[in-house]
Amino acid sequence: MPVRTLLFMAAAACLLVARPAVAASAVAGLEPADVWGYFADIAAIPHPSGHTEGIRAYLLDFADQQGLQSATDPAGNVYIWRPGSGGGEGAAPVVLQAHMDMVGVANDPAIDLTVTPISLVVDGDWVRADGSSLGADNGLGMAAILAVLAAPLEGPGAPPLPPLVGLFTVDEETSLSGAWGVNATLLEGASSLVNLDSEVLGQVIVGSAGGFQTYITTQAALVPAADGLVPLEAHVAGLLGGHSGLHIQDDGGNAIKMIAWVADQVLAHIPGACAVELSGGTAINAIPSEAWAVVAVPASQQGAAAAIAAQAQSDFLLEYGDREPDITISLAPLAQANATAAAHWGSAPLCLSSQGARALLGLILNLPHGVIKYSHTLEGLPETSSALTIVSPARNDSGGSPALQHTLTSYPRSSIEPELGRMLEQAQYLADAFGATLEHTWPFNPAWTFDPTSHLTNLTVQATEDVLGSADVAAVHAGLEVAILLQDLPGASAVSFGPTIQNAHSTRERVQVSLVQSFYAILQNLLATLAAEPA
Ligand SMILES: *[C@@H]1O[C@H](CO)[C@@H](O)[C@H](O)[C@H]1NC(C)=O
Ligand SMILES: *[C@@H]1O[C@H](CO)[C@@H](O)[C@H](O)[C@H]1NC(C)=O
Ligand SMILES: *[C@@H]1O[C@H](CO)[C@@H](O)[C@H](O)[C@H]1NC(C)=O
Ligand SMILES: CC(=O)N[C@H]1CO[C@H](CO)[C@@H](O)[C@@H]1O
Ligand SMILES: [Zn+2]
Repeated sequence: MPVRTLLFMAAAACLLVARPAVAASAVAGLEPADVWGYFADIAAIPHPSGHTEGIRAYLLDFADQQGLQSATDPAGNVYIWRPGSGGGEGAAPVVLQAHMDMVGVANDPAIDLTVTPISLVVDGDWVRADGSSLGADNGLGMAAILAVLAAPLEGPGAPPLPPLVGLFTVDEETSLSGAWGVNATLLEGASSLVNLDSEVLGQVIVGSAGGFQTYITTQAALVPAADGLVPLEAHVAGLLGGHSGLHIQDDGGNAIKMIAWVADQVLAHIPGACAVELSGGTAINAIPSEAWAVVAVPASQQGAAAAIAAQAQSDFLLEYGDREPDITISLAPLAQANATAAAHWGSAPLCLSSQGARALLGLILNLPHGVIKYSHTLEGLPETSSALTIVSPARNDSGGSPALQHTLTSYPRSSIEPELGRMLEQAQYLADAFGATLEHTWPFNPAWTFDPTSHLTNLTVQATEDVLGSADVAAVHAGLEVAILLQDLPGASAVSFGPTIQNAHSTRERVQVSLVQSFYAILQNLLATLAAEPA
């Protein structure tokens, strides 16, 4: 007998119904009371990423109190099984999933959210936290699952529900180690995955992008600078940046591309000028909003260099200024505080060889950045993109003579996995053409590819329309846990939806109270429909 049958048969003998301690909470009186009650419980237990022991114990205790079978795995995920009820006993099992961890940020850096509970505040039609992130992402998803799992199994109050696995994953906000560590055996037999980690009520999410990272390293010989050169630091700042997937379709500026252009123009127009180093970007998944270049020009040409920077600023404002009016490109004498550049601009100043500089600038100007293709099936969805996110210099004299290497980090994404293979090949050709080396992550993080024939999508759209009057089908140009979990659920379909949450991952995070009720109604509608479907 498959494991899952055994687990779903482990009927709840104990009908003890544990009620959440909602009465004492700020959210007392909000509807649905059970969902808010469980959310208040969750908020009272610190659970930032990497600190999920308390919330895991709470979930396991919940299962015990409800008389439901539960399990954990070495990754720290929690599984809770509930048999079907209200006529849904024989329906195909459904996985209801949310992540247990939250991004814990506080206004006062002295507040340690690994030990401090979230203090809930009701503010009109919104619930927020007092001075910290709220954890509605994904605490409300968890709370809704608990409310469903706690429904009576028998008697007149037993709702129509298919057999359910509540799956609570760890560390979605950091490494996705929970999703990667799920034990597929424990989900065997489930044909639907309903993820509750979306943030716009009315949207039915049906896809996500896969991705990987490339690291192209180019070595430039450092050669003695000609006499009389003055080192100058160009600085691009004031760009909006943003998430390398979610914001790539905004077509905003890329500070690394801009600084490379400034350096290129200095080398092209100022005889005797040389490049010293480039740097910029902060995170592999952030569009760079700031970058620097150190160039050296003859003392008499400092005004010409300043004019090139000023021209670049006005050209980029012409191109991007409607959206990004704060772009600035400044040029100033190299500050001696800048250790890496200053180190090779000491008493014996060194420049990048002109061939090395051309390879570096050629790579930056040719590496793709932006949307490469939009989806033909989901209008407006970037299907394939790449973001150039970091350029970082490092001195490397191991070849026997002074050299400076620059590593260029890119983050290609696609919701069509074969396109990722082509992006990797493109990066390899580009590296080869410029005499650079390529390293990369692989295999890629999987994509969740939109299935236009999905019955589960139809049912979820209908359940949403029944409650809200309309529904949007959308996909996300970033990685989601669902894509990873689907690898453990061969043949299964997935959807994701959630209540309306704003400013997640920040101290301004808030959730719209009136829509939590609609969110829960959509979930109940969908599950009632799935309970009535033949297995
Ligand atoms: C997955 O779960 C099954 C059933 O409980 C168990 O036998 C197996 O050892 C687990 N696998 C891992 C890798 O934990
Ligand atoms: C330094 O450069 C050499 C090639 O000259 C390369 O093999 C080595 O990996 C580089 N070191 C680092 C730390 O990147
Ligand atoms: C989904 O719904 C549309 C119309 O709403 C229908 O044409 C289509 O056949 C349905 N597909 C499935 C797989 O149920
Ligand atoms: C690349 C870099 O670190 N640039 C720094 C150079 O020095 C100035 C002034 O100290 C800083 O503002 C830059 O951030
Ligand atoms: Zn989330």
